[in-house]
Amino acid sequence: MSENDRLIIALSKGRIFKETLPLLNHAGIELVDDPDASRKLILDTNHADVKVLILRATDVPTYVQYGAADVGVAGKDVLMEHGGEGLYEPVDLKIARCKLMTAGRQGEQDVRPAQRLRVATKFVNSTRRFYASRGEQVEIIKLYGSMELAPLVGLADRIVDVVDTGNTLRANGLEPFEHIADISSRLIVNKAAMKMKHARVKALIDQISEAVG
Ligand code: PRT
Ligand code: MG
Repeated sequence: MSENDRLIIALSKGRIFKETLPLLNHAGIELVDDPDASRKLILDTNHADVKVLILRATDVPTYVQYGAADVGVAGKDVLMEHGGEGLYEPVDLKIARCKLMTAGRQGEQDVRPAQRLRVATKFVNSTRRFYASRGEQVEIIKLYGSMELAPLVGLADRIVDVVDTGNTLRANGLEPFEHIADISSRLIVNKAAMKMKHARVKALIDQISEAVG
């Protein structure tokens, strides 16, 4: 088997994984290993030459960009932060949908601090672009999780996070303010793999597009 016959697929555990499996199944790819039962990070499939890598969601575009994986599935929120260098984004899978939003303490949408607005987020680039597009200079505080805490303890005036039901915001006395982007997961493809493994990658794109409908 030559390198060019191999197909490496990068996925993250959690909601993307669950919703991607049926799409892969439609393309004739079935997992042999159960990722919940196994600690393996490289999973076998029913094809000897197709492997699945299990990564952190934010690392998926990086593996595909550098060609360590040929294709992957990543949220648009993650792709907007990554920038999309070295990647094609041929299919909107319409899974793991949510919205990227600003949020803050309930009723404080029009409350402005005397100094610059402080915004806590893990989406630093999208946040900078959003406020810049409105001509607003803000101070961005990078966090890695539990953003909802920041406005409650005075770390920030706003957060920028992905919101689905809004239950997490509400449970913490917060509410969504401005809509930044609609988010869904995308099939991404390494640019070199699209050329070098064209038949194989094209077949996968077509079958997955058909499954999405
Ligand atoms: O968890 P980890 O740190 O490993 O990474 P991750 O959080 O990026 O991964 P994961 O699996 O949680 O999310 C993967 C992708 O799913 C994200 O990149 C989004 O594109 C998408 N997605 C869809 C979501 C949500 N919906 C979502 N609700 N990602 C996160 N959430 C969070 C939300 O921020 C809130 O904290 O889930 C919580 C519940 O949301 P509510 O609004 O329903 O309460
Ligand atoms: Mg998570």
